[in-house]
Amino acid sequence: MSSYGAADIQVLEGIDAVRKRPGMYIGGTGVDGLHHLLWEIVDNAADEAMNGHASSVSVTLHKSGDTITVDDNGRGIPVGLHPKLKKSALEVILTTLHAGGKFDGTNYSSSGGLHGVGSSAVNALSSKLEARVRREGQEWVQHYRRGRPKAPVAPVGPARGTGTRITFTPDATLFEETTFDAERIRSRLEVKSFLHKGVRFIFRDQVNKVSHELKHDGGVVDFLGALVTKHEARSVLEAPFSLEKQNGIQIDLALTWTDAPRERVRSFVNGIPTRDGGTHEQGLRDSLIKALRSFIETHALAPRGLTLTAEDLREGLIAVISLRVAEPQFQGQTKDRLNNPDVRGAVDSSVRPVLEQWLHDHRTQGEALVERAVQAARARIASRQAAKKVRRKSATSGRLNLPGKLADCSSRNPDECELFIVEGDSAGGSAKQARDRRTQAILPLRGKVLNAEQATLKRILGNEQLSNVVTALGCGLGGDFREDRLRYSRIILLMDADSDGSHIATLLLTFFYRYLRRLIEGGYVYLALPPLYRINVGKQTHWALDDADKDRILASLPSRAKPELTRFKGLGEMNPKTLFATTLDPAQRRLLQVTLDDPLQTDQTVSNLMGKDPSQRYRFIMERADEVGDLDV
Ligand code: 0RA
Repeated sequence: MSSYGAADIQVLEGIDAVRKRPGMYIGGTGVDGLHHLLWEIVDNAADEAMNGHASSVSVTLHKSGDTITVDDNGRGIPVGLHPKLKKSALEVILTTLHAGGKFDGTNYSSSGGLHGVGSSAVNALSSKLEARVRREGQEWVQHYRRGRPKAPVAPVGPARGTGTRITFTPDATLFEETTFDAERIRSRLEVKSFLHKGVRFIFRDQVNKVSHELKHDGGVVDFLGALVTKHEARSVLEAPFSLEKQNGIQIDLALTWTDAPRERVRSFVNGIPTRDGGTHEQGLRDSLIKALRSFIETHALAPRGLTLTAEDLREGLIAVISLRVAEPQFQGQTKDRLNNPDVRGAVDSSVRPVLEQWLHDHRTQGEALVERAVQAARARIASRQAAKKVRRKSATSGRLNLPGKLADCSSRNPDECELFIVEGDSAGGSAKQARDRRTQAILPLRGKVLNAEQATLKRILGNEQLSNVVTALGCGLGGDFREDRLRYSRIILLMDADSDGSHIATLLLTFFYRYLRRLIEGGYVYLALPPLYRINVGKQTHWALDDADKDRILASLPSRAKPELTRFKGLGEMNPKTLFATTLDPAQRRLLQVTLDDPLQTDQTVSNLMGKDPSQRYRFIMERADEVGDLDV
């Protein structure tokens, strides 16, 4: 029997430290922190697979929604006694913070970053955890409560094969929420299956009674293909450029250029996403620019009278880069940026010569890339000239050169002024008659509003509808944005409650999101909620926003009431008095303020949904509408 010694005290202190400040170890105790527990365990299993010892990792979300099992068919965590600590290696790994060092002659260390906290932190933050190991023809088990073992590791009987199985339930007294999000797990495992090529990831979701098997033998090349498809972009290259390098630093890279007006780089370090980039992304960008410039120089492809900037050369780039770094340093609030200084040069010098060679070997495709960059440069110059013109116009006329369509308000005090952007001339006409002329301006939009997600700045400035909006607002656009020039304190989108209306509202919101984000962040943007029904009962009038609202109102009426129901086919059908009472009058109307809850998520959502499927766009606006809070102004 081993006695209770200094090492045990250290273990208990470690567990207490994690339980006292979970945020220090897993970032927080909200849903993100909760899922960090799972990523930690999954990453350990994936590492075992990454090192060639396991071929499959399975994650089971149990019916209760708060318990997870992670299973791998690796070597099994060693169970032999640790020579110094006189405890099973399994117990040491699961109870000692930052467990590292040698077990059975093999180094054990996990991947690092926020995730480097080790399984012991997960254990400390779990009300229950069970570890099962199959090794040497035996199965072994140990149970824990809040990180403390209930008994030493014990054999349970003979077993075939090898592997590790961890089942844990996060401690509900420490987390705000202990229900796992199945979709989040599925999509994270999907990304992992791209990054750990050939490894089979299985997700058994017993909450929704579905199973997913994820395996990609093509690795990051498959990942890139999926991204290009998702963004509905067309590739400029016939096949992606890819590279796998092992010397010094391990790099897995796939990239291509597309017709999309943006650049998208997805980067990972040790299988963990680095959303804010860092030195590895810088190294990648360095290498691309240098390789392209050298190719341009060697073949004398430089366009005359046009300078290609680094941004021009990268426009349309889509890349996936996955790195293994021995001791990653992560930076920033959410540890989403890689900070190791030496990585920049290492990536650059690994990628550049290979890409340069590739360009020389694939000269036609290289020339297509240069052509793509020339286009980007032309668009950039044209849009700058267009922006200058807008500025000049407003400067020379003293007042803004306001669009002819705008029925402006008479007040010049932005604090009390509102701009209604109205769909169609007929609704615009009613709104003009109905409004309070002193404080309410009306801008009718007709015809097509460009999809800002797919258009370049130049085309946006050339679109009459959008440029009318920008001129009316007075605040400029993109880099020239000036909040203090904004002529209204509320910008209210007034659209019909049908799919066309939703479509136009979505396009406008996308435009604001991409080019005038401050307007949304500043809380200036609202959706008006015009009623769909009028319900007259005797002398009383009720307004219903939608069918559900109508049913609710009808159900609340006394049974002998004889309601008279009018359904408005569109805003244009409403007489001005009605339009004012229901939609314009600050004392009676209802507005939804448009907000951004999670900028990253929104960025994804906007890109995902502003593709070419109109039904998707429709969903976007409906979902956003749910997310924004009711606001009675
Ligand atoms: C240290 C040594 C050995 C395996 C592992 C750790 C190991 C850790 C985890 C975590 C999840 N699954 C895992 N599978 C294995 C191997 C020692 C040996 O057999 O030589």
